[in-house]
This record gives sequence, C-alpha cells and structure tokens, in this order.
Amino acid sequence: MRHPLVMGNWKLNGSKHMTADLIAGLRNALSSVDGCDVAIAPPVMYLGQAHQDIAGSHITLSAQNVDINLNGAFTGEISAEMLKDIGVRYVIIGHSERRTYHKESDELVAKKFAVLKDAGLIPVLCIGETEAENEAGKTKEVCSRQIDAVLNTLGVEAFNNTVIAYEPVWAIGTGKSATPAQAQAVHKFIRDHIAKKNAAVAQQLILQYGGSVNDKNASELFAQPDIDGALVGGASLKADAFSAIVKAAA
Ligand code: G2H
Repeated sequence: MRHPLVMGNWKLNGSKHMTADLIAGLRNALSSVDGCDVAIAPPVMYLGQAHQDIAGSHITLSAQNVDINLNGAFTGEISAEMLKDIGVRYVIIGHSERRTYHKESDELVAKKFAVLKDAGLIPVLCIGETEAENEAGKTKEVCSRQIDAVLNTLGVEAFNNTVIAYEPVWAIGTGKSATPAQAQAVHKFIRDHIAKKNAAVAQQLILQYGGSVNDKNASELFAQPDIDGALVGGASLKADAFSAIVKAAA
C-alpha cells in the first residue's frame, strides 16, 4: 500500500517572515493529519530556518535543485551532501522550469538522480510534455524518454524509494489542470513502463501529479488509483489551501 506524498514547491518565493508564518500555519492545520506524507521545498536559503521551524512535526524538507558535483570550484552551486547536512530528505530534479530556463538535459537530470541516490536522498523526478508535444500526441514518448534517461543508465532498481512527478508543462501555473482521467491515463502508462522492467519497483513508486493542483481539484485527482499525491506550486504558498490539499490525500 503506497503512502501519498503532498509536496509544496515554493519556487522563487519566500522570506524569513513568510517561512515562519507559513510553517506555523501548516503545523497548526496539519497536527492531527495522518495518512499522507507532507514536505515543503522552500528556496535553498530558507532551508536552515525551515528545518528548525518544522522540528517535532510530521513535515519534512525538500530542496528544489542540486548540483552534480560533490565539492570544489563550482561557484554558486549546492551539493547533495550539503542538503543532507541541513536536514533535507527529498530533492526535486528535472522540473520543467529548470529544463526550459536552465537548459537542463535528460542526461544531466539522470546524473542528478544518481548523485542523490548515492547521498541517500530521495529524488523527485519531474517529467511531462509541453502543450505542443501534447497536441502532437507525443505525451507517452516524452515521458518515457525522460524516464529512460535514468532507467538506462542506473537500472530500474534505482527507482526504489523514489518519486516521479508527472507535470504536464501546459498545466503548470496556468490554472489549467489535467483532468483526473487524463492524469490517471498518463500515470498508469508511467507505472506500466517501469513495471515492464520490474513490477515490484513499479508498485512501490510514488507517482505525484503536478500542475495547477488546488483545494478544489485535489480530491478528484487523488481518487485515481495511480495518483499518489501532488507536487503543488502556487497553492502551496497559502497554509489553508495547502493543508486542504494534504487532507484530501490523507
Ligand atoms: C508545477 C507546480 C509545482 P503549480 O510546477 O511544481 O506548480 O501548482 O503552480 O502549477
């Protein structure tokens, strides 16, 4: 039985004040919630503060990015060991914003996946097609290519204790979420794709949906058999909306 995971991706939003306020609100709203893992991914510079503010709660920490290098002359980068040192459990990789704005390739994302596994951190591998790819009927082709970059280099066992977030690019921050049936169809395809190599690995894989998830559409999405929670952007910046999404998954 898979435990759903709802994760808030704050992206480039936050301040010391906002971090303290939002975490206090979440602790209050989620104190009695069981049955759903909860994580927040603040900007890297607030991870230390967030680690202190979540102490004693069920909330865990995620980072939004990692470098492939472990240390050395790589100005501006953050390593997996540093993230682990500060109390991070999950790391989002391959988000479409990084693939688009920072030109991250499938190969680079696969290297990040490997570095995280070596460090004992949990990769949250984001995949998903653009609107043009969707309209051209290439959703499955794009998703399998992005997964295969990891599968073919690390083997299917690398997906044990990891998360894949299916985020159709056309649904990100647009208010235009995939319908539950659309999302379920792709999630089933992803699980079957992994199952072709190893059914047990596919069964335990946490498959999040991401893209304009909010407190109105969450329940219907989570009712789908292959949707195990969500990666939430905009709605994760408000304690009431984010906790309602968590409660819908619990
Ligand atoms: C997709 C999602 C969070 P939003 O990027 O990763 O953002 O919920 O704002 O569409």
